[in-house]
Amino acid sequence: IPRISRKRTTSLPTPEIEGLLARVQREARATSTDAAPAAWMRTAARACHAELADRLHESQQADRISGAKRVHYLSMEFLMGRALANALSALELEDAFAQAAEQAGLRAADVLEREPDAALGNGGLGRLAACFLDSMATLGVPAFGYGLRYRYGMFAQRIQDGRQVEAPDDWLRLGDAWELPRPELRFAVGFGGHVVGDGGLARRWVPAQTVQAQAVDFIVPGHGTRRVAVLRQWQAAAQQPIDYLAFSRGEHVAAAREKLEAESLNWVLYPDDSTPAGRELRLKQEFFLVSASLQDMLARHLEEHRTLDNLGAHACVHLNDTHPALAVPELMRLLVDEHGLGWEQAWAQTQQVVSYTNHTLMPEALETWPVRMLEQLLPRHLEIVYEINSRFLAQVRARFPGDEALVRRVSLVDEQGEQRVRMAALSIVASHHVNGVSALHSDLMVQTIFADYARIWPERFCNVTNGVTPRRWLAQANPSLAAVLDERLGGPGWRTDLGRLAQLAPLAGDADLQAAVRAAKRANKQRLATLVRRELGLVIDPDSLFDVQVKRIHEYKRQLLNLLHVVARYQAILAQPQADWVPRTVVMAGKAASAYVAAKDIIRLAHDIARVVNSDPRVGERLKLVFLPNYGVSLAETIIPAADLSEQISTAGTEASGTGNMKFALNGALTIGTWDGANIEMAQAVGREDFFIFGLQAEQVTQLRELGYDPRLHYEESRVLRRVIDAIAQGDFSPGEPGRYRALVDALLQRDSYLLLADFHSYLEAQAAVDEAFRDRAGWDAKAIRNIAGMGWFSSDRTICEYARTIWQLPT
Ligand code: DL6
Repeated sequence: IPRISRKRTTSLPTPEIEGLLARVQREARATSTDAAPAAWMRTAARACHAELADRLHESQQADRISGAKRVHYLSMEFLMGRALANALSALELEDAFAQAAEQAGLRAADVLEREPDAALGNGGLGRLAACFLDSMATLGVPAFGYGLRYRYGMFAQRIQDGRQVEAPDDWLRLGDAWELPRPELRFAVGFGGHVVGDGGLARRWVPAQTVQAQAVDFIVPGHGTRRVAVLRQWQAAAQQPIDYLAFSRGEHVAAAREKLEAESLNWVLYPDDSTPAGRELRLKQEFFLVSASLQDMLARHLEEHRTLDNLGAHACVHLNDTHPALAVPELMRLLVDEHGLGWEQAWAQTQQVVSYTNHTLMPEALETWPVRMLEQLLPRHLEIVYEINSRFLAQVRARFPGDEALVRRVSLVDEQGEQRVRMAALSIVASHHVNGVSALHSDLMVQTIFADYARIWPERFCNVTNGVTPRRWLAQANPSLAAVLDERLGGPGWRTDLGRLAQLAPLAGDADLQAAVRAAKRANKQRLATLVRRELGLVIDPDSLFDVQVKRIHEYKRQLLNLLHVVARYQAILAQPQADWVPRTVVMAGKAASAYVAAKDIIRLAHDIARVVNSDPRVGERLKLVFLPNYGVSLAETIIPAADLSEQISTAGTEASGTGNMKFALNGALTIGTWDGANIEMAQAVGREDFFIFGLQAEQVTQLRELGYDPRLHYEESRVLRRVIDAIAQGDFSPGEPGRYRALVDALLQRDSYLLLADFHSYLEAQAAVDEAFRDRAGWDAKAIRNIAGMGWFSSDRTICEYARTIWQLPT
């Protein structure tokens, strides 16, 4: 675990800070009272940004002078959340800011809350990228994140009559004080057209359409250092902003067609890809990202080194899943066609540069693109993919003569049905390292989806378990607990040396520490209760057990299993109202992809159950179910510190790692979870006796599926389960439309693809063990402290150190 010295790093002299704050006050006074916090937020952001821009200049200058090897982290998603609190913390201006706000009659928290979330990602993969940027800046790893500057974030989720309704997320509505436009960094990105050449390997692509990529930088501050990282986001612009002739003819809309078409690349993340037009836009986005980023990287390298012969010694290109996999043919095209390298030399450089992280084993999530679409949109790249494939398959045939089945399986082109290019195969063939994101996931990756490639290149595959940044997910999200840690761990050093948390383990039985940790939790629960009351008008008891599942809604994550437990508990309370119930508040939040019908049904069911349970006077305070709309980074920062229990209940073998699981435990929640993803390593670090593990393990899941799984047997054998399922099926929670959940129940009884019924009883037993443990408050607090103490290893600083050493091979 890296150790970083903490010395004061802000160079802003005090008068300057005061000047800035005075300006903030002036601007705020000039606006209406309502707008004052927003005006403060923007001005404070501009002030921090000015300082960060200086640091960016310093960091980049230092890297240029030292000829540093740089990491280029290509990702379609960066889920950054808010920036101001993080910047104030990195600049060590939190206290000065809070005092100044107070003097102006404002609460710092109200000002910070005015900042919209930069929600440029779907979930775990994008938030991991954001944590990595924070750690790279903090560790001083020379790094660029490369992404797209989406005009609208991941949609805003509204709930109407219990149903999810998507609305555009206008995250730039207040303007973005954090952006640093870089008009000097502009690259042309082509689409379509044809290829000309004389039959040799170097050819020339003549695109039919060209779009300009303009760089907009977002500066990511390091903590305890003046180093920063940069997230460079690309904005598309038309070559010709308006067609002047059309405009002169009075055809105003037609005159802006090219502009609109170019800008549509930046409208939203992940356009709904259920139509061919949506799929094509997604492919264009992916190519736009990689082409602009690689051109930028090569331009910088040439400026510093004058040759591309040593590219691999100075640059890493990391593919965050396969979404940026077109970087492989694009880098080859740039090196061979544009810069005149020979094929072998270009391929050697490409392989030295590229590495790839896989984030999912779900076969349906493995990206492929129709050859026909590539032919139309990226004809030269398709040729390059064919050339890479033919050389690769020749090697395979030489090593495994006669095994044509293997050749078909590993080929970059899937020939079954419509021909498609397999992006994971392309990424693996070009990468020097391929990693999974938890020990189990990396093992399963080489045993299942990538088994053939692992047979060919066993040394290429490795594991780097995910981590999260303790700055955002503990220091900023949970100031109450952070203060306890500062006191008990001898200062703020744990923020950049999270291994120090281990010092808490021997103190788990200390009554004073327990009381302090419990008081911090109570304050966070009260904060969440206030939010729930404000958002939903529902009163929840901060002394009840807060049982929380927040994440994207997906069948494999099994929010439905959670709901089955809520219904079972509801029925049990009605059957035995006098029993000694531990009061529970079950909190859920998460978005369903707009076209994912089953996930949307789960959201609706949660609302239907909540309505019935929360209004049933026979239940009272014993059980409440809360679904908080519009889950995102900022909401997570309020919910996670308030959790007593963290639900990590995916079917074993399906959750690649999880990072929410780490954030909860770091904030002192206990986990109820399956033996899946990083839950396993967390349970090992904390101690199994302080975890509530249940359910089938990954091999048992595989065996059960192979033997033939019949969910009905569980339904028939268990009275409890039957009553739960029957209640949902017969409309107890949707009396106005009794058949509303027929399809959902049929899917459970006929297929139950994620084995909810097989794990149901084990889950109920684990929930009973949770109740038992919660009755013993001192015992629970000791467990919470041991959970926090065990989380030191799950810092993204450790993760980045592993990438730097084993994958990127950065000099130490
Ligand atoms: O590695 C980050 C994160 C994991 O923690 C989650 O377990 C995993 O589900 C998520 N994967 C994705 C799928 N993306 N693709 N393709 O978001 O990655």
